[in-house]
Amino acid sequence: MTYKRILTIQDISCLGQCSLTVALPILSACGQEACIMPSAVLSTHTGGFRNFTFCDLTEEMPKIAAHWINEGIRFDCIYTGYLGSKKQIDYVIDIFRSLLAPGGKIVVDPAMADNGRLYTGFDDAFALEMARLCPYADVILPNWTEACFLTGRSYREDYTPEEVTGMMDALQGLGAKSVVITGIGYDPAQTGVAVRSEAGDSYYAHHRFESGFHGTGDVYSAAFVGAWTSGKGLEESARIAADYTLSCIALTKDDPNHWYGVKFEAMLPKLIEELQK
Ligand code: PXL
Repeated sequence: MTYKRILTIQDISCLGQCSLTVALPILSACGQEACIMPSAVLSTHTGGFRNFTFCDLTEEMPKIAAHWINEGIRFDCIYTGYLGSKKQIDYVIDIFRSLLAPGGKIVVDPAMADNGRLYTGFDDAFALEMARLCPYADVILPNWTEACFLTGRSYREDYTPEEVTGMMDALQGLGAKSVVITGIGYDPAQTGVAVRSEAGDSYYAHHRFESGFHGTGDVYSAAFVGAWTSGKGLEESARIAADYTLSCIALTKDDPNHWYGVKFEAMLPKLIEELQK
């Protein structure tokens, strides 16, 4: 297994099992060096909580990057998640240009929407800003809602495999080399991940749980990046991340007190086992 230096740029939601509080442990468990650039510190994520605190760290981002550039640091992979503003996206593009090692990979999770709606605080214009990261991305990891917002298409829950193929074309049209769309289902009992890579298109169907959980997109992305940087193929990484995320939901779903995120920690040994196969 290779040891990669990964930079992940997202917020810290201090409580809520999303963004950096899941990316860091999951990447570490996958055996990779996880470096972080926090874009903001919030008391909780914005889904389902009210009166959360928010400390914007936008202006720290170029300062942190400048220090690393001076130190000659470069990253084998830069992986972005939840970002808060156009300014942060500009800074992230600068970071892609200056801090990626030769041959390094960029993974963009446009974490901004789910179930047909943008997260609190975002609008259509921000979604189009997020799309500006696509030309740099080796892989983008939107859910179906995010795919619709990125491409400026209206959201519909019922879609055909042909429409998913059309969406893949549109997302590649934005500049992404490969695309993994999560939450793609064609019957009520199932959902899955649709993959477009150099190898062509594929689809991995899996069980659909009734209720969605906050932060599962972030768990998925971190597990995907962990698997992919560990040398698994793109399709296999997409499947491993789906199975892992599902196992975390299964462990959490019957606990009404744990509505704000998934218990991803106890399933880490299962993820590590998958990577060792
Ligand atoms: O899970 C995505 C996410 C990350 N960070 C913050 C969020 C959300 C989703 O709501 O609010 C701050």
